Amino acid sequence: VLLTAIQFRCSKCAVDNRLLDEEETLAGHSILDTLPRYVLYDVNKPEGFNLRRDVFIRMASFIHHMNKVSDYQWILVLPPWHRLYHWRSSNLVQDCLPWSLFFNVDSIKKSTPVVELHEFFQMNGLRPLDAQVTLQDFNVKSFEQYPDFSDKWEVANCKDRVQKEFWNLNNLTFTKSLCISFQGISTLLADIVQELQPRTIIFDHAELALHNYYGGQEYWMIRKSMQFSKNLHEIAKEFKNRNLKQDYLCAHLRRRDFLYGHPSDVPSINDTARQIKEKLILLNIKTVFVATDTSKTEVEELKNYLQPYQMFKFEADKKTLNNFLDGGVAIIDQIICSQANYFIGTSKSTFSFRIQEEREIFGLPIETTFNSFCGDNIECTQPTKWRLVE
Ligand code: GFB
Repeated sequence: VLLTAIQFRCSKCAVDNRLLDEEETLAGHSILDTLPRYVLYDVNKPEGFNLRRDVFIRMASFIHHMNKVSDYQWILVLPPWHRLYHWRSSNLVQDCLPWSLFFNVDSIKKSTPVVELHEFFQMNGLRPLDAQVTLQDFNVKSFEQYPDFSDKWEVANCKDRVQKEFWNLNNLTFTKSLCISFQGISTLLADIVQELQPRTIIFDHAELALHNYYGGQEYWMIRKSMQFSKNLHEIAKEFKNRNLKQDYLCAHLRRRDFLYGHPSDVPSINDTARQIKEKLILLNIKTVFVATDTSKTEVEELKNYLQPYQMFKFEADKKTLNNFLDGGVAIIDQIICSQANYFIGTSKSTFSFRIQEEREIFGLPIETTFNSFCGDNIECTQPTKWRLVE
C-alpha cells in the first residue's frame, strides 16, 4: 500500500500511451462498445475529507443506477486525494494520493465497481475523456421568487471558472466541455449520460448531486464498504493497547475555522472541560481521548482543566506522519473515537458525523454515540440519530 502511495504522484502518474484502435471491431461493433465505461468526478475545492466521503456515496449510488438501466458496464474512478485545505503540514507532499492509502479499496470494490485513477489511466491510455460536465446551481434569484424543488437539469452558460486541469494532470483532457445547471439526486446524472452517450465522462462539482435516499439501505451498504485501511487500524490499535486499556470517553473538538464558521456550536476550552467532566462523573469513566484540529497550546490548556482525569491525544511520530500524512492521522483519531465507550462530537462537523456512523456500524448503544458539545451557556439540541438500516 505504501509503495503504491509513494509511487503515485501526479508528475509520475503512469500513463499507458497505447490508444485502443477505434477501427478494431468485434462482430461488427467497435471493440470499445464491449469495454466498460467510466465516470470520473471531482468536488468543490475547499470541501474537507469527510464531506468528500459522503459525495462518494452519492456517486456510487449513481453508478449502481447506471449499471441497472444501461446496456454498458459502468465503473466509478476514485478521485485522488489532493491538497486539501485542512491538511496543514506544509513540509509534506500531499498530492494525488490513492484511496488505498486511507481505505480498504478491496472492501469498497465488493459493493461498487471502482478503480483508482492510475488504474483508469492504464486502461484508457491518453485518450481524451469524451465529456467534461461542470455542474452548477440554478439561478438562486428565480428560486427565491418561485420555490421549485423539482429535480431538473439544463445545459447553461458557465457561471464560474471551468476547471482546466484536474489534480494538476495536464494529460487528462476532454473532447467536449459543458456546464449544466443541476438540481436533484445523483441518479438524475444518468439522464445527462443518456443524452451525451460518453464512454468516459468527468463531473466537476459532484457535491451538487444529492443523495437518492440519505440513510436508506443502499446508503448504508455503500457506507459500510468504506472501511479504513488495515495499516491505519493497526496504528490505532497499538496506540490503544499502550494508552487506553481502560474505558475511555472520546471528545472530538472541531475548532479552527469552526470558531468563526459555527461560533455558537463551539464551547470555550474551559467549558469544553466542564462538559466532559460532567459526563465522566455520570459514566464513572476516568480517561479521555481527545481528537482535535486545535493548537498545542489549547490542548495543554484542556489537559490542565481536565485534571485529575487522564487525557490522551494521538501524536503521530515522524514515520507515521511521512507515510500516512495529515489525512491518515485524522483517520487514526476517527478510528480511536469510533471505538470509545462514549463519544461527544462537534455539532455540524462531518468529521464527527462519520464517527457516529462508524459507531452505528459497530452496533454501539445510541446513547453513547449521538452526543455533541454545546456552545458556552447554550442549551443546544443533540444530533439527529441516523440509525443503520440493513
Ligand atoms: O473532515 P472535514 O470535512 O470535517 O474537514 P468538517 C475537517 C478537516 O480538519 C479533517 C481536520 O478532514 C481533518 O483534516 N480535522 C478536524 C482533524 N478535526 C480533526 C481531529 O480531531 N483530528 C485531526 N487529526 N484532524 C467542514 C469542511 O469540516 O467544515 C468544510 O469540510 C468547511 O470544508 C466546513 O470548512 C466549515 O465537517 O468538520
